[in-house]
Amino acid sequence: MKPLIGSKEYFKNISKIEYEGRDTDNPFAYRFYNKNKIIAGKSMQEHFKFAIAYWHSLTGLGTDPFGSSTQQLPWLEDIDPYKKAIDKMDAAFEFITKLGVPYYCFHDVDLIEEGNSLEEFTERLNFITDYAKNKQDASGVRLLWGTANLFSHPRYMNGASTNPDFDVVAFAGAQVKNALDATIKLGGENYVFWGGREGYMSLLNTNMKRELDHLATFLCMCRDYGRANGFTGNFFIEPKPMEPSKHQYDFDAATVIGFLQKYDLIDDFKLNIEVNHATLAMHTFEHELQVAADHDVLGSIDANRGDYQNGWDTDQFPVDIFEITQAMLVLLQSGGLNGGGVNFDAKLRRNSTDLEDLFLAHIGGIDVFARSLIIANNILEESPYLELRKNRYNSFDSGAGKDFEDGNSILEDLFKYALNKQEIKLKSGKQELFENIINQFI
Ligand code: XLS
Ligand code: NI
Ligand code: NI
Repeated sequence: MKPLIGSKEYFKNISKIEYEGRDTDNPFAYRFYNKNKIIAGKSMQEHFKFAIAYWHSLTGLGTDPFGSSTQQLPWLEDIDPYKKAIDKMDAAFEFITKLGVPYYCFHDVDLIEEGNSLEEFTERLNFITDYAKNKQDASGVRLLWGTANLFSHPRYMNGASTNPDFDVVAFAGAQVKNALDATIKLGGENYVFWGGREGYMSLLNTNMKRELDHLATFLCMCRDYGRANGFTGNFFIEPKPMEPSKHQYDFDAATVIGFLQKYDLIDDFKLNIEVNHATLAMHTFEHELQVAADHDVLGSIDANRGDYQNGWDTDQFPVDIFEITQAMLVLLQSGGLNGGGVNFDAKLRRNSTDLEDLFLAHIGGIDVFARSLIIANNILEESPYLELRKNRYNSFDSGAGKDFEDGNSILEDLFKYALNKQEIKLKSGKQELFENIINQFI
């Protein structure tokens, strides 16, 4: 075991980010995120439970398929894996506390490199989670969720729990066991499964049914292990339709809900909805939130945005108030997130190379959510939005429509009713009016 090493300051020119209100000229201040401000009965901090994604913010280097790193991160310079992990964690906690967000999220390998064997990986994780525990205790920062990276290592090229080779499935199990142990040790409130390679590239070499059965068996085991070892939080599945696999089994919220129902996992698993994954699945963010909320499985959010002109997970920081306001309408009406929070699964652009850019990106994203929450709440409280939507359905509030909705009519009743109707009067959906209401309140 290496000794614990003291911290140095990485973001020297930046002090704690504070709320300064809408009119401030200070780029290092919140204009809308006032963590104690009460909106619809809860503080902003409680609504969002903002979290920093360790992988993007501490280990992202600006690489892309056409070029190497552009971002020099001083905490990644040491070649000793233990020292590097300590430096990274010092930088993480300095960043998180200066930003003033309450949570962080990690994959096992974000914390420390895995080394050359499972024994070494396990020992390294034990070491760094001891250090993390001290950091959490000293700062009050908490772990929103932990996860295992079951997609980067070459062993996972054909999948993790859905790999056709049991050796790989077993290693994936070992990795999840360690990641769950780490999450439990750090008081993690949730645990995430994102199945990046749980899918396939070609059906020609794939037994899809067998792979899906294996996925369910694996998730059951993980659930049982977690519960037996004191994990009382939520397990989340994060849907995404593609990338890196061509076909991913957790395609979208509806697909995952069907899977959870089929395999009787719906009581322990909820969903982590990511904006850019929703758009890759040809849905809107608010659609995915609504599907999850309607099935009581809206657990958490991975905040980011895609790009309108291309089709991959660009993981940009959120900027679109019109989009996030619509999402906040769903969030407020559904009663909020079940156990989760808003994790910035977003990265700087490759040419954003100053350390301070990390702050500016998060401040922008946090403010967009805060501002959109305020707007959405005003819409619900002050505009005719709810009434207008409700009125579209008022033919089901009485008479034959109500009988239908209550399940008290048969098909012949619809025939009789239709026969007596001389003509169907067209009723406008008023989409433009709804859109104008959103803009009116922005
Ligand atoms: C990738 C996913 C990933 C998960 C965590 O697209 O968003 O970052 O959130 O494994
Ligand atoms: Ni994500
Ligand atoms: Ni993603």
